[in-house]
Amino acid sequence: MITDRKLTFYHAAPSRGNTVHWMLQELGIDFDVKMIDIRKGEGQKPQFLAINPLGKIPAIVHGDTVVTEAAAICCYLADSFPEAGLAPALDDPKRGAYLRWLFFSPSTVEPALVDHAMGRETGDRSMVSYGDWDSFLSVLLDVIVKADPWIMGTDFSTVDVVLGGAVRYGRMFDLLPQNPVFDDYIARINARPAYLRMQEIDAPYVAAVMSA
Ligand SMILES: N[C@@H](CCC(=O)N[C@@H](CS)C(=O)NCC(=O)O)C(=O)O
Repeated sequence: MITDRKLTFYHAAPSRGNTVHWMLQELGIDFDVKMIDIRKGEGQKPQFLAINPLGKIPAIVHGDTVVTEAAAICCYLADSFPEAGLAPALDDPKRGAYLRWLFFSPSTVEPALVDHAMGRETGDRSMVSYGDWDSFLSVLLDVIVKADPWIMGTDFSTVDVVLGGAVRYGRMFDLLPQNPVFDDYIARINARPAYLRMQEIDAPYVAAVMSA
């Protein structure tokens, strides 16, 4: 466990920062938060560009280690705080499936949802990271229908935070079709105390964005 280093979380809500915030709440560790007002362009200021040259939220600084990209941050945190049990150990046979579905989210689900939102889910399926929409959806549904109750089985893991967060987002904005398989899984996420804590803490920031 790496507890001796200061952990600073660069966050904006609502944003992909919510995934990392949920992860931090699941871990139950101490951290400092720096809110970055991305809607006012604070992510593009030199202080933050020094952390993430893309100017994107989320990011963490843990001691001297900088991590950006929501899935990479969650993967890093799970391995840095193994006592929380959110990742199989390196030599656990489950590690392969864990990494596979963890990175399925940013590599496959996100491009599919963005293309779907923009009405451009066409093209050469060998070039498109998710193949084609129908094949992608059938694989995603198969992963979620087998979640019993979580994607890695009985134990909740980082995969549920990252891929579960993407599924929840996809349903919230109607990018994924209504389906009881998604709804039942999302209901399980919604009942997690750490998820509720994240939502409660972020609520004032979300409300400010919604009323702007
Ligand atoms: N690939 C990045 C994407 C991060 C991202 O797009 N963040 C958005 C908020 S959800 C952002 O910072 N937008 C502000 C901007 O681009 O100026 C990740 O997964 O963390």
